Amino acid sequence: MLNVILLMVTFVTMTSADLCEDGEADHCMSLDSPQNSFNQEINWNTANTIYQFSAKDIYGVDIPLKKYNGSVLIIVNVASQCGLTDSNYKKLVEFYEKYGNRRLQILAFPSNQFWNQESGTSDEILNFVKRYNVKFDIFGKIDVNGKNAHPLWKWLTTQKDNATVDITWNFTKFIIDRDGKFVQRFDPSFVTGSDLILMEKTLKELFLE
Ligand SMILES: *[C@@H]1O[C@H](CO)[C@@H](O)[C@H](O)[C@H]1NC(C)=O
Ligand SMILES: *[C@@H]1O[C@H](CO)[C@@H](O)[C@H](O)[C@H]1NC(C)=O
Ligand SMILES: CC(=O)N[C@H]1CO[C@H](CO)[C@@H](O)[C@@H]1O
Repeated sequence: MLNVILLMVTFVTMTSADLCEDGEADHCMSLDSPQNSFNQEINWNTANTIYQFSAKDIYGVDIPLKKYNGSVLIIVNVASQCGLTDSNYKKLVEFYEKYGNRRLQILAFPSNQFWNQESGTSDEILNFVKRYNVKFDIFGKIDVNGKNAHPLWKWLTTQKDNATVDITWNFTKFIIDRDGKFVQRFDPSFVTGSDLILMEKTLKELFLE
């Protein structure tokens, strides 16, 4: 009996040692050098840039965000049935038309966490944004707050204050520079739309650099 156990232990040890010798298997990297292996579900908080993340687009295709390398980004949580919807979509479309040829990209993430204001299916969301002639990228519906939040959003919401500050409402905007680093966060301003004015000021600075 003891022999059998010893044999099994030896076998398991040898197997993992063997597998690790090539140094390429994923499990080796994570055993030997956890700091070198990024998995957004586990250690999202160690990311240096948004390029380390991936997210599903509205068609369900997994998009590695490094495809946005070199562009200035606005990442925003959107909702179809909110008091802010109209002004924000119009402004985002305007920004995209104005700065798109200078490599502004907009990543819109529908979220249903605020009073069920984005309850539609992917098709309904796509159909809805047609009225604004949206040409920027729409992602799949996600949570932005809490333990089920998308890892990208877990990371984004810690960037301003080095601690999680929950998204307060629909249309919170994050500006990312051409190196994938966080620049600024704009929480929506319900009365004046001042967040949009301040955001354009920041965008201009980034494009004039
Ligand atoms: C982004 O692009 C730059 C320049 O082309 C390159 O040096 C860098 O490695 C890229 N970053 C990522 C995360 O792919
Ligand atoms: C951010 O918070 C972590 C953990 O609380 C701390 O170790 C780190 O030094 C902080 N970084 C900055 C830039 O304040
Ligand atoms: C309720 C609604 O349709 N949208 C809301 C988005 O957030 C603000 C803040 O609560 C509301 O005032 C908007 O009306």
